[in-house]
Amino acid sequence: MAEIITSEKAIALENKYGAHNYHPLEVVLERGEGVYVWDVEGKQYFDFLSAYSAVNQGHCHPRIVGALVDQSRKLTLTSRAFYNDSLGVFEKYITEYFGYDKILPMNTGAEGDETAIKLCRKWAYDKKGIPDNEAKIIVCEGNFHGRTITVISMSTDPDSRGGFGPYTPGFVTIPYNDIPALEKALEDPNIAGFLVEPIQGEAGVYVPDEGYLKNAYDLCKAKNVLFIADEVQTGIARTGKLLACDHENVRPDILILGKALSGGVYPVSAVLADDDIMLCIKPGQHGSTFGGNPVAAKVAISALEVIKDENLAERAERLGKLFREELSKIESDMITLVRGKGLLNAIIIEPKNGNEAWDVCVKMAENGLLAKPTHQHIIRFAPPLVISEGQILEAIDIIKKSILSFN
Ligand code: IF1
Repeated sequence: MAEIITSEKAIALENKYGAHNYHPLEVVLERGEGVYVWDVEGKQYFDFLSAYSAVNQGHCHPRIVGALVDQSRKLTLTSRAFYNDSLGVFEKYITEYFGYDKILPMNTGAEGDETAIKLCRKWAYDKKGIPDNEAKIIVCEGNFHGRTITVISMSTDPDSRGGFGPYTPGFVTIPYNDIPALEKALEDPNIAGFLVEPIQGEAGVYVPDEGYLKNAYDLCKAKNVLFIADEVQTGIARTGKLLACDHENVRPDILILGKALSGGVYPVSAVLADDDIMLCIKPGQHGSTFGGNPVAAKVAISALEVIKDENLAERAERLGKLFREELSKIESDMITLVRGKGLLNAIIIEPKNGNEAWDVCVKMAENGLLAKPTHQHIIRFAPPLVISEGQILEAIDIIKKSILSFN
C-alpha cells in the first residue's frame, strides 16, 4: 500500500531532494479535472494558472488522456531513424489546421524557439544572402522564450539571464510595442528575423497597442526579414482566437507552438513554416530523440480536435470579456490595473499594509483559487478555457473576497 503523503511531507521531500529552482505556493496537488485541482488533503481549487496556459482544454481531458493511453499501449518511441504510422498523419493534420506547408516537431517551448532561431539563421545565409555568422535577430525587452542558454541570451530579465554567461551573440534588443524602434533596428542589412510574443506573458500579460503586430509584420516584409511569432503561451485559443496573431490577421513566417498543443498531457512543441524557409534545414542538421514521437503525434491531434469541437477560442473571447468587466468592478485600491485578451488576464497589485501580490495569492488559495504572481506585483489569471460562466462568476467572488480581506 503506497504511503499516504501529507502536504508537509511532500514539501519536505522536494526541499531535501529537489533542486531549489522554484519557489512554489505551499499547495501540494494530487488530482486535476477540468477547471479544478485537489490537494493531498482533498481541498478543491479553481486552477487559474493552467500550468501557464498548457492546460487550456482542462485537466486530464478524457479524449486527450485516451489518446495518450491508447498509443502508449502500442508504440511510444521509435526515434526519427525510422518512420512511424502516426507522425505523417499528425503533420498533415496540424499543417492544414494552421495553414502552413510544413511542421518541425519538438518537445518543449524552448526547443521550439531554438528551432525557430536555427531556421531563421539558415534561411538568412541560404536565401537572404547575409554573410556567414553575421545574421541578427531582433527581440523585445521583457521577453520570455524559455530557459536554455541561447534563449536567455535574448532575455533582459536579470533572474532569467544573470550569472549564466557567456551568452549567444546575434540578438538586437528593442522596447516592446515600439514601432519606431523596430523601424530603426530594421535598417541593419544583417537583420534576419524579428522574434516576438504577440502578448508578453511573463512580463505580466503586456498587451501591445492595436495594430502593433500588423505594423511590425509589414515593416519586416518591406525589409525581407522573417516575422517569428512565439505563440507558446498565447496560442491554441488562449486569447480568444486560435492564435493571438489572428486578432490582427497577421500570418507569421515562422510560428512557434507548445504547451496546450498537448493539453498539458505530454511535452509537445512545433515550429510551422512554408517550404522556402523550412527546407533550408537538411537531413542531419536538426532534430531530437522524442521530437515527433507517436504518442506526441496522437496526443496533439486529440488536443487540437478538442479546441475546435468545444469552440474554446469563442468561449475564451466571450468569458474573458466578462472576467475583465467583473474584475474591474472590485472596489479596492490594491487593484491598479486590469488587462488581458481572451482568458489571458492579469491585475497589478498596489501593496497595502505590507501585503503584496504574493499575500493575495496565499489568501486566494485559502479561499479555493490558485494563481501566482509574476514580477512581484502582477497576478496572472489564466483558467482552463473549458470554464463555464457560472464558474467565472464563482471565481470572481473568491478573488473579490480575498482582495477585500486586506482592506
Ligand atoms: C518556467 C514563465 C510563463 C513561454 C513562451 C517559450 C516558453 C515559455 C512565451 C518556453 C514558457 C513557462 C516556463 C515556466 C513558467 C512559464 C512562464 F513564467 F517562465 F515565463 F508562462 F510566462 N515561450 N513559459 O511562456 O516553454 O520550454 O517551458 O516548454 O520556466 O517555470 P518551455
